[in-house]
Amino acid sequence: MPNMGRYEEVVNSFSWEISEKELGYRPGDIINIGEYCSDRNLRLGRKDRPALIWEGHSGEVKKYTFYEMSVLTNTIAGFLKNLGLQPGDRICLFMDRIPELYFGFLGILKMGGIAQPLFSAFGSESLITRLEDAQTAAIITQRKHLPKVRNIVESLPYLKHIIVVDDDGTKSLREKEIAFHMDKAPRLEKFDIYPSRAETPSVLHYTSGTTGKPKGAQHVHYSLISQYITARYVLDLRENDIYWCTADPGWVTGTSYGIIGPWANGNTQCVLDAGFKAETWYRFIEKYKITVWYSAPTAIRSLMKEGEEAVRRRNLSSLRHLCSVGEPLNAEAVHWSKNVFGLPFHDTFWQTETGSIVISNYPEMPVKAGSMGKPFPGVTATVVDLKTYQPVNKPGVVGLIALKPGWPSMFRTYWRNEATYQSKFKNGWYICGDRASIDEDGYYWFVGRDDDVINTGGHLVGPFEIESALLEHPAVAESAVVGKPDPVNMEVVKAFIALKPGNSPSQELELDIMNFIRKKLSPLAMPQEIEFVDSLPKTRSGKIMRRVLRAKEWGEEIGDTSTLEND
Ligand code: 6R9
Repeated sequence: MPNMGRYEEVVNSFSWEISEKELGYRPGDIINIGEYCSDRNLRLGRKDRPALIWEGHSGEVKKYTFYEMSVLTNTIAGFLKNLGLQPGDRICLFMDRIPELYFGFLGILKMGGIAQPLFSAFGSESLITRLEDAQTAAIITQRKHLPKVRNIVESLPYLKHIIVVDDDGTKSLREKEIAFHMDKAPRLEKFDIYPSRAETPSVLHYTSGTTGKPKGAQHVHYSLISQYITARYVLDLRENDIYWCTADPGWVTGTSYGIIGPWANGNTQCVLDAGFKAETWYRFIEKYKITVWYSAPTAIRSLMKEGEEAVRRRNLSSLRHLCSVGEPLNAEAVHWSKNVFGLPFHDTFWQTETGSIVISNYPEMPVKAGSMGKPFPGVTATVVDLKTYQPVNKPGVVGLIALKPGWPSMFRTYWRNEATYQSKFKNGWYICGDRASIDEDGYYWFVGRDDDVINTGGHLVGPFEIESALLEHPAVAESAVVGKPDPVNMEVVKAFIALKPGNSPSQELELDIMNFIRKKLSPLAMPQEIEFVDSLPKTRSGKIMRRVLRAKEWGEEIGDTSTLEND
């Protein structure tokens, strides 16, 4: 029997107190996510259960029990504290998906720090934007990523420590740099965990918007109440599950459901630190007997491309429940998974800002393939009119997804950007920035984003950040960046570029510009296509009209441009 029971019944009887009670939390108590995910499991008799089973890209395997995890997260917390880092300091995790990343996250929370996870694929420019804004005090990284940090260290006055987790003495460390070996460091059996309360900041996740720099969505320790119960009800995690979340903790899915939710439930998590390959993924599921699997549409579409044969070669009968997040999950993908795994993928919808799943398909509820499902019990959701922000209250009418603030894991502000945070609220609703409609049965159907943000393979990329970086290329006069349809990644980045006088379009220049962005920002932000143009469509006030270029790519009507022209 699924944990949640029948949706209609749970919706009527649910309150967040259920989650608080299960976690033994009473309002006003100390609540520390680091403690709940590790030490609490020892008190519940899970000491010898594997907490983390990790496999690296060359096949090496590491396993840690909850007991070892508790000691190692203490060890990291103690090390950070001894360096003089203070509660409230932002500590960045800039690593591949190695065990130090997962335990480092919990170690930071245990000593009261604010964890700031960033993708290790980020280049110096992506890094500096986010570290500058957060005024980050320390960064935990690996030798291989150290050059990117060294590039920018001079410009980061707040950065006091660069902690290298795999220094082997071959690279002489510079000022501010310090080596730390998780497995060799003196183990701390006991650590005085920081007595955080519900509203104490916990995690700072950067997310891209249409304009301006990426914004830091700031979360608090109380988010645990949402993350724990959604992992139990939506992912249906049960005591002996072996769980695999394919997301990187640089993305919120990799922290809310790749660290906090499952470990607060005491589950064994498997992590594969290797790129996507269907054969490797199926082998991984078979080898570790994964029971619950949380992935993303792009990965599922890539698996579909590889065909059924690859599935049939493996015994995947351990799988019990499948979920997906990040982009619209096509009906076709749901039918395919039902056919080849005997289980449909359950679509879930949420955001960095919501901190946990807010709309979803549940184990006991019939899946309407292609729909995102229904609001999580305890979350009040609706679709509001695009202009008046009043609930549309009519099946099939497209509007904006809106949520009533108040669920525990909602972000509390954008870091040092309260004005933008406030601008997300209309008529008392938090506006997600996505368009959808609700059908007569209450199921939500995703339509598209309401802004210019590009969703490539489930990752949000801000056009503004790419356009700004493009301008730093010596040949680029101006540019506009939009999403272009892609069969696997849903969208990929396309750049329209007007060149400076004296430069002419060529394939070499195109490649040079692509690489320039890949190194500066990240492989995800790299344009997959560049179109050289003489000039870009603009509003009268000189704003580039990305909407016009985007519509062209998608073969859509350009729509009303008059307002834009008079802008
Ligand atoms: C968790 C996460 C949030 C944006 C969101 C929407 C898109 C997420 C979706 C989905 C269609 C789904 N999105 N889940 N679109 N169907 N099931 O993805 O956080 O990186 O902040 O992205 O992703 O556009 O607003 P984040």
